[in-house]
Amino acid sequence: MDKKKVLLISLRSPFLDSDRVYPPLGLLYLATYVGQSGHEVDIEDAFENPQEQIIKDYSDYDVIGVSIMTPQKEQAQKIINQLKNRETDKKQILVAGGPHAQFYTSELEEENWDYIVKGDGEKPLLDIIEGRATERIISSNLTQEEYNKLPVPNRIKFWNFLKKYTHTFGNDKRNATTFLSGKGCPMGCTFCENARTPIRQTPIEKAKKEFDEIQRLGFNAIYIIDDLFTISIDNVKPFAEELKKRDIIYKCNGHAKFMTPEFADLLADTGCVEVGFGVESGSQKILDNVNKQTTVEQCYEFVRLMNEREIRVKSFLMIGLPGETYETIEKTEKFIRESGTDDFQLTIYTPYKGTAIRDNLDKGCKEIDLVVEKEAFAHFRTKGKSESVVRTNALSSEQILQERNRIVEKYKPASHTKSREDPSFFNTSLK
Ligand code: B12
Repeated sequence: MDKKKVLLISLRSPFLDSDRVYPPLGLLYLATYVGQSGHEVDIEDAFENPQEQIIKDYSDYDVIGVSIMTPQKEQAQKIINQLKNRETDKKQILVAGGPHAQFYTSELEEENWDYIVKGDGEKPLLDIIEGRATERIISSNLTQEEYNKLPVPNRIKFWNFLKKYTHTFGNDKRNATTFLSGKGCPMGCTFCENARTPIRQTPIEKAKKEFDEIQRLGFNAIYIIDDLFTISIDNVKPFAEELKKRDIIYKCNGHAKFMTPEFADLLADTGCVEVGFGVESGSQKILDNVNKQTTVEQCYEFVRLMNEREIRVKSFLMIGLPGETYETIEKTEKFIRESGTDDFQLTIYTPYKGTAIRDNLDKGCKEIDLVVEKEAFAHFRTKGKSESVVRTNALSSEQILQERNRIVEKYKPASHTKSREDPSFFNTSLK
């Protein structure tokens, strides 16, 4: 089998305060998997400076894959147009992947992509590279067994790319990176694209190898970015204990439905310094409207359990969900005022395709009290700004935006006011 030269492109997010905080783990997984079969893989930013318009000379590569989130679709179009219009000696294969490919497939079909990959990209990408792919659109979902067999993501090999991403947290401002304890989510929230997707958990033995590399690279703080981590105490225990043994502090995402005092003790005892959780709304009516399967009381209790143990809490809240009124927004504001949350992020619901709400609205469902006025972009922006693309029977999109800005102005949460620290020099033990 010919060894191919493969380029994986990461797109920039100039609408964020800094897009150099969390590394694109999806590309790291793909590069490690494809590299294992002997192909020469590079990961690069298409644009070193997000304002740049012209991509570099990539004529050397046989296959170019681009990872796309919906707010990055224009950048992806720029790339595909330039690559398709360039003269090269060989036929380059151009592949689109990532969440945008999964949910906005028909838009990408209109463009010049040779392949569009939906879901887990590891096997389809290798099939494309090695000439086995037969369809233009390929879907893939790894089983737990296949997920177990994936190689440990090789942060050291791709360090030149990954080292652009770092942040710090903890009282002693530790160098931090991200880690994935699993994929998928069993919950059925109707605003989320990732709802009811199969769960695959990272085996602890593989996690240990990842932690070895992460520590070798000089990190001693980890943000566990997936939605799954704190759903089951039995699953969390081995990870949490391993992190404690290594003196790695961590942040993770939590869920009010599954939090108990025992669970909170485990987090506190093993070095968890911050938990983010999706409260969504302080109104039970709204939580029921979006099938959150959580009560407002459970959310207050969650914050209380964390406060008691001095774990910082960041609440993720949204307004502009189906059925929103001034009264329901007041309940969300009450939560901000009274729950004791240390920080919050207040965004306006952005109905991406692939969410049950958006898909049902597109099918003409009249029972959902929401109107999408224009196509979705990003739900939070640089310098705490936002926009509203939705309205409800009670509130116009302008009123939703005004309410969102009023609350952010009034409570000035760290998430919307402090700009990200961007350490320009990063000490690593790896030379
Ligand atoms: C962590 C995370 C973030 C982090 C880090 C993002 C990053 N640098 O990777 C932060 C906080 C920065 C973030 C920001 C945003 N995010 Co986000 N994020 C996630 C989250 C929770 C996990 C992503 C992840 O790492 N998964 C694990 C890796 C291994 O999987 P993966 O990235 O999906 O990659 C696999 C496949 O997608 C595929 N693949 C990916 N790229 C490619 C490329 C090719 C060529 C191929 C073949 C395959 C392929 O193969 C990969 C390996 O299996 C997901 C939800 C979820 N559970 O997936 C949302 C999610 C991706 N985010 C989402 C959104 C909306 C945003 C924001 C727009 C929010 C905002 N500001 O308004 C921003 C946009 C940032 C941007 N870059 O444009 C949406 C995307 C929706 C969409 N249609 O694009 C998701 C799906 C959440 C949701 N349920 O709605 N996000």
